[in-house]
Amino acid sequence: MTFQLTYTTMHNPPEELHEKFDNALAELKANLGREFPMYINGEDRYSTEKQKAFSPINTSWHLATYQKGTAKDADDAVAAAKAAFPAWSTTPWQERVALIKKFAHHIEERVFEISAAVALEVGKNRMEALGEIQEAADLILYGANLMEENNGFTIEMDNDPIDDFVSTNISVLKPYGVWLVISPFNFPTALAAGPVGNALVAGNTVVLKPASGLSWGVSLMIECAKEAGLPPGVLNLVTGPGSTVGNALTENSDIAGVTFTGSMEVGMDIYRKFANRKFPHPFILEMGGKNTTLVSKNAKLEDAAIGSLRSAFGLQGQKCSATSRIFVEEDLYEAFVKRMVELTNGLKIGDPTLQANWFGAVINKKAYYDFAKFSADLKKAGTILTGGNQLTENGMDQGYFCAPTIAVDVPIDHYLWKTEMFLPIVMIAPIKNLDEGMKLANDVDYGLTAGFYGSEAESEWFFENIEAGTTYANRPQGSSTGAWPGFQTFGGWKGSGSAGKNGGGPYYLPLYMREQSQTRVKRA
Ligand code: UN1
Repeated sequence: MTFQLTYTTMHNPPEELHEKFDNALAELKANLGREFPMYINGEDRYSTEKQKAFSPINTSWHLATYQKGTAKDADDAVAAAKAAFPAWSTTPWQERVALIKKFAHHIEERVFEISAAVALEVGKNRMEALGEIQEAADLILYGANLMEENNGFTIEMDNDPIDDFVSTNISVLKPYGVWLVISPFNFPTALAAGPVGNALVAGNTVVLKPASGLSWGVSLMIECAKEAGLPPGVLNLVTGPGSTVGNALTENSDIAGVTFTGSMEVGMDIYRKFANRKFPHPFILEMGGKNTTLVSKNAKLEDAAIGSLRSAFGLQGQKCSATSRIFVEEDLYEAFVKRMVELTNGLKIGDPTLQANWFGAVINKKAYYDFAKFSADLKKAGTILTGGNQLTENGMDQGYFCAPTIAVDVPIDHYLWKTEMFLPIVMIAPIKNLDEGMKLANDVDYGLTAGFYGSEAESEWFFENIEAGTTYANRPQGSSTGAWPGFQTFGGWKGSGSAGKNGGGPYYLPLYMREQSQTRVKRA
């Protein structure tokens, strides 16, 4: 297949892709309910307590059964990773890169199977799911290639001039030790694979803790790591609730570094606890967003509306990159809102694993009820032009389906202008001029993604002034979503992230390493 799958090409895939996905989906659906073990020290680990996973598309579909790990499992995983670190970190980086690339290629080979699993488990549409699994492989490969391009990050420095001596100086980047990766529900495989792949390429060993009850994708990913022949203890998987397994992991003093992807509330809580250790440790936080799309009166209306629609409602608004606020210059406001409502009313909603449907289910009961509460609050404060209700027709009452929702006329000091909802709800407001819109866009604790539609000169002004880590101008494929490793780097400013360097970009891999300056002196 010559088609290169990304989040921007996924809107127009070849038919062959659908056939392969349908076959993989049919096979999985005929064999639902598989039990997946944890993976510790190169061995499958089963616990006495289990956790059953059901689909948000239809809660009677028992998808898989996972282990409800314990604090002991967590500690065993860290001990295994610690024991594996000396050999892995001193394995020549070329060998590590070769193994990790093999790992990524195994994921690619199973892209249809893993994406069908993720579509069923998260309730995302097939193209989003296929995109995610291809992205998982690409995020790993990007890190591996970067290691090669930088020759393992050994850099010759200038040699200081000392009479009668020759001083040879190099800078070397080295891994830290056991790296903990805590991954989220919405991109359960890609947002595990990115940190895991980079941590491993760098020479760390890893303990992976996915979002509770959502381990199908990562369990299949672990199978790929096994097939690739990663040595025992190098990559470990522990599943179970954050309150037990998660806490045991973050409290384990042998954890040398952490990558957390999830909400700002949970992330900051772990980060604060981690700061109580004896000395500082690297902590990469990827948190939420309250992302703006800003529309100038000079925007191309159709591009702005289609791009905003995709980013507001793709994956049911459950992306940290989702657009949840749109500010439109007065002259274009009415036409923009009208077109957004038309497009939203035309969305195909239903079982998102089917080719026909674009818009699927929200993740769980809590999200379903949150949606009802936020909708009621918006109805009270302003006007809901479309949506605001949960959906029950055509079998949707079997899962967690909420209508894509557009709210207007909500006072600008309303709490939902600044609260991350993580749901298919977008708020739109008119602005007198772009300066006013920029002020509103930047006046939040978050700074993840942002989109702009307008003239080229205005776009430069937008890039200059917007406080966000991943930004786009005039992109109909998505106003604020759809970053792809190697094309767009992805990361947040302010409350959206701690690293100041983005995933899928040139500065990400070095976050997993610490520098050592080596000076060797000889008499001349
Ligand atoms: C997220 O939005 O939760 O840019 C993660 C995007 C994707 C996903 C990012 N790479 O939309």
